[in-house]
Amino acid sequence: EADSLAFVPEIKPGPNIRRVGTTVEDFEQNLLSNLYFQRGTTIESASAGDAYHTLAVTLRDRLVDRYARTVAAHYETNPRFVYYLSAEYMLGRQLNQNLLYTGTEQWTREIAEARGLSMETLATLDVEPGLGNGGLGRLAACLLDSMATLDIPAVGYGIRYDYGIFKQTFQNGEQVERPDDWTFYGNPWEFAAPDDQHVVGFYGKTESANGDSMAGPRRWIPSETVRGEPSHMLVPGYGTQTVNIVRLWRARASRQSFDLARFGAGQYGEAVQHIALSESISKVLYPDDSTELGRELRLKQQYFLVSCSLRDIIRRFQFRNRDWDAFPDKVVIQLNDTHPVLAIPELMRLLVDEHQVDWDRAWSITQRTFAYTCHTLLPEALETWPVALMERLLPRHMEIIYLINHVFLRDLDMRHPGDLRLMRDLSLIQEEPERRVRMANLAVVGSHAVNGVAELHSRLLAETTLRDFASLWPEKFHNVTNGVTPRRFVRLANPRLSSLISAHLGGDGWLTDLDQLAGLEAFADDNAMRERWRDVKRLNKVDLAAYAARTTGVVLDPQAMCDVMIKRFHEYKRQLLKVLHVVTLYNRLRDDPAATVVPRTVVFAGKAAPGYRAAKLVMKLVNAVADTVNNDPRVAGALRVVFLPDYNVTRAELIVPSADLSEQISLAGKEASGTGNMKLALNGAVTIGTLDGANIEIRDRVGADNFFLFGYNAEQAMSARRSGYSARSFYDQDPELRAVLDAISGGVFSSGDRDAFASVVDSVLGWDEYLCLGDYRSYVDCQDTVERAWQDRERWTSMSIRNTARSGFFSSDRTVRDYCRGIWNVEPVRVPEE
Ligand code: 4GP
Repeated sequence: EADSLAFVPEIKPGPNIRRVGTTVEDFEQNLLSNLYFQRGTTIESASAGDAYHTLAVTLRDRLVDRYARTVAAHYETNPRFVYYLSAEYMLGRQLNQNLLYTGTEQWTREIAEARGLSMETLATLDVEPGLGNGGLGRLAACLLDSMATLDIPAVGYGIRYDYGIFKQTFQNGEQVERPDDWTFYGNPWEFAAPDDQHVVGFYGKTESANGDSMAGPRRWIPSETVRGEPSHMLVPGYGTQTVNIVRLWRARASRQSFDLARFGAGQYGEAVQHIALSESISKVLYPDDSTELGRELRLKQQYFLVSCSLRDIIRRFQFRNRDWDAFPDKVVIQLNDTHPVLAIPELMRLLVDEHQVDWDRAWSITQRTFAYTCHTLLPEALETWPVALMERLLPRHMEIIYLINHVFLRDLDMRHPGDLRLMRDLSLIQEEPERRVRMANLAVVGSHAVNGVAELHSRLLAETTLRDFASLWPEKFHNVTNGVTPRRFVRLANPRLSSLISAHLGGDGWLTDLDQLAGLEAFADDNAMRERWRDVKRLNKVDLAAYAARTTGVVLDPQAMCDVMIKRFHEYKRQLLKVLHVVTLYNRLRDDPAATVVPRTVVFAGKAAPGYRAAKLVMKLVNAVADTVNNDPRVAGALRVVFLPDYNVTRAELIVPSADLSEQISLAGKEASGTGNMKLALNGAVTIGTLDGANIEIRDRVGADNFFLFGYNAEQAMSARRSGYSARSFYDQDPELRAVLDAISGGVFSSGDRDAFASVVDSVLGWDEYLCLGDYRSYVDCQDTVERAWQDRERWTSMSIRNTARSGFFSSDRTVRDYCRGIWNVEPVRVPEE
């Protein structure tokens, strides 16, 4: 089968045909015409779905106009491009974003409301593409937004999973995962590009093409192939003409796969079996990897993404360039964590085997092209793959990895003769207990830059996780502190606060220059401002309360302090520590209903990996505690706990604006950065947190007076463990803690069932991997300080304003500028208006 039908640019430069006009009448005309021609219906008979779909494609049309000009400008200038490779993108809903970015919000409201359609109805029809799991997926989406906004030529590559991250519901307090068929009603935001398909090979054998050298060229004869079909979604910049794309690959079986004879014989399942198998590659995000087959499928996904994307990058390079040595001048490929690291041997294979570039030259091109971002410190989170599986699935890549390793270890031996320990630790292959390929090592060896995502993280990477590499190549190691897009997480999520900010700063220039928020500092102690600031929070909390009542039946008090812990469930993030605090408050109230406590609403949200039993049990405990607390009349009015199911970008946009207190309580040294902490601080929540990840940088900027700090720092946490940490001693010495754990194990939250949470309590009293008990006293005391601070309303509001005013640094625009300067070396390209 032909590899690709398309050898021409998607859009050729030349005069643009403007389809869309500039007035509200033009816009309305475009809507009516799309309704008629695209949906085949008229305004009289349109359904809400027709209206939504039509609005979406009409907005998309406006962006296409800019996209065409962007492509033309890029074609003309032939700039260096950033290609961002990521297994995950948490894009969030597109409708409100694209209304804002095309400046058609007001028009749409008028047109829709005149016809009795509310914007809220339209918004609920807009399905969030949940093509990611957590932090690194949302970071990818924030970086795409900022790259477009800063006019950086960029393409994001990913997989178009049929089923994104599961939908979370609860049964008896336990997480139940349901499939997320996000495109059930179609996805109006994307363009299919079937002409740009690539064929991807798997398995098979290799043979020499020219001599016997592994350094090639060699021929790989795959025994299985699948087609990768791209579609793209537009990624508009805010306040600029640039529209970039994110290109997502979907697996398709070859055209001969349908077995007509079997179908004719009534074997309907067997007839489509081959199609189903091929297409399973892009079926679900992170398929269960508890079986051999599941692991193989994940590795197939990784290679599928990489193979399609590299072929596409090369195709794009060749529009305007011929000389391979120019490749690193025109292409920088950013690897978002280790999932796309196979791109390194794949580029070597393409250059050496398919384009006859000799090995050394290809290696120099490859190293200069790639850069790698690491998002973790947990050694167990650094991916490795069994050599046996790699040899079977990707035989040529395994040869290439061996050869890269051979040359690398030879050079290493020259620099550090006879240092076997070093060789063993840095080798791309782990020998014991099973031979495995270390993807992080491959990433570091094959890239010119490696970065962590917050200052502490980058330092700890260089001192611990990647220590030997950092001493070998100190110049490769960088820090780029994460950021978040203020367009989505302030302007769209919190329109009330945005108006208030713009009113005080004399415009909305802060949306693209977030340091301008510093101008709010002048109003931090201003009574009128504080009054309005509190009004915004209160109204946001009313909205949240309405949502919580509708979806969970729990009634929240908008006057209460809104204390939020929203993030993936993971033991290191310590949702358990938060539960221990909630139970502490509950016990105090039960013992003395008149105890003066600050009324509090504790909001939890987050998903746990389906196979992560310990995290799921903590989640069940949260639900059990919520149930008990919310049904106990003795604490009514003082304490409420709600777990909002199915946390995603949309839900974050609802919760973040109403938060007063932001829980960032991971064990120091475990959270790479966190980005929820930034979203919350920007929206005026005050943080209670440890010295972990980006919390440190947040505290440095907002000031120690506007941040509630507790707990071990990273060094103390490590040395506590080294010096014989005993969780039980805290239990023995602290009666309040003892009462909390006894209540949990005694069945207070499980209708007397003492077994329900026994393993949670046993594990925390035993090893307590994340030092929950060691940090308990300091955390609870710090929460008491929070309550005293809350009682001084004016002072609290000033703290809240200062959190916003001083968080401008955490814009992902700054993050992208840091990447541009420190790693990518790319220049913006302005796209002309006409
Ligand atoms: C996350 C980190 O856990 C989080 O601290 C960081 O803010 C985020 O990446 C973006 O850099 N890591 C993941 C992961 O999402 O899957 O390792």
